[in-house]
Amino acid sequence: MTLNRRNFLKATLSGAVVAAGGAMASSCASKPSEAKTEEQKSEKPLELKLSFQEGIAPGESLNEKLDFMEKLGVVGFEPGGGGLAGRVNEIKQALNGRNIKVSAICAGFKGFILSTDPAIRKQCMDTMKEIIAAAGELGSTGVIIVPAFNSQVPVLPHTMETRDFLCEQFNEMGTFAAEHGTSVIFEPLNRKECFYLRQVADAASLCRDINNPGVRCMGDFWHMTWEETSDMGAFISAGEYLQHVHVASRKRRSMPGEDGEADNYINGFKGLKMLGYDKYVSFECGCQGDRNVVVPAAVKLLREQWEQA
Ligand code: LER
Ligand code: MN
Repeated sequence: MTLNRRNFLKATLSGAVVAAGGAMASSCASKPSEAKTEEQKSEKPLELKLSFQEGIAPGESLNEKLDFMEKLGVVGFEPGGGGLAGRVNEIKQALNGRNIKVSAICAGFKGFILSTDPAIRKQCMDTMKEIIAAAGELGSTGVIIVPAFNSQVPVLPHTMETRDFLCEQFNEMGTFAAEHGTSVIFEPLNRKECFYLRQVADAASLCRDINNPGVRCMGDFWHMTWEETSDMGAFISAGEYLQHVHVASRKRRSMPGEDGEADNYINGFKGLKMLGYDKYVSFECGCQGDRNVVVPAAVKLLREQWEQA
């Protein structure tokens, strides 16, 4: 708790040199302008890589869901982190021979890192490390984490010292993640869920200050609807640190398209294209209608808007 920003940066700069040899370094350390993929260099259009959380596709079993996803050309799967270590074999087997990879792992840890209680912080760190190790085995781009939901109290005060402490904790988690070939991903949420971290640029500035190849951030279109003044600006501000994107309809957090005209992602997609973003856009949403109809329609809508962007 006593680490000040200057000392923190000194400590992490030397840490970053060590970590730069890790698996994440080459893909994440370049600047946005240098971050062009091979596809972009050869002028091929940038692919929209869609991913689903486990509840999105219809189906009784994981294999039925993955069959449905495969038919739609969805190439990412985002399981929850709860109990992930016990599911590594199941998920590996289900993905074997398919053109679907684990995109990211959504939370599932216990405790929270900004708790005033050291035992609850330790619970967060320990359970995160267990999930991170499993995420590494599954080849995930990262494990999503929110520093503190509004409901998680008592919480450390929203001060500079707490920010430094957060950076210190994420530096430890990120180093562990990079050693396992993956990352930890800060997710900003809207003010009703997480007042502490609301905007993509703020998450990206934490990543910049931590300066660890295993610490990245993401944007969730649902939360961005309420917190950002520009989807494009938000994504561009994240630059090299942007590791994942969530998508939902923009009024009810339902399937994209179910909120009609409001479901416009073109401005954000333009930002992603400017970055040469080659990671996943993953569905995290509810559904009003029949999934067999509404899910393919949502995929079609996003592909059309990606083309237009
Ligand atoms: C919560 O609203 C959310 O967006 C999740 O992705 C948090 O992990
Ligand atoms: Mn989300």
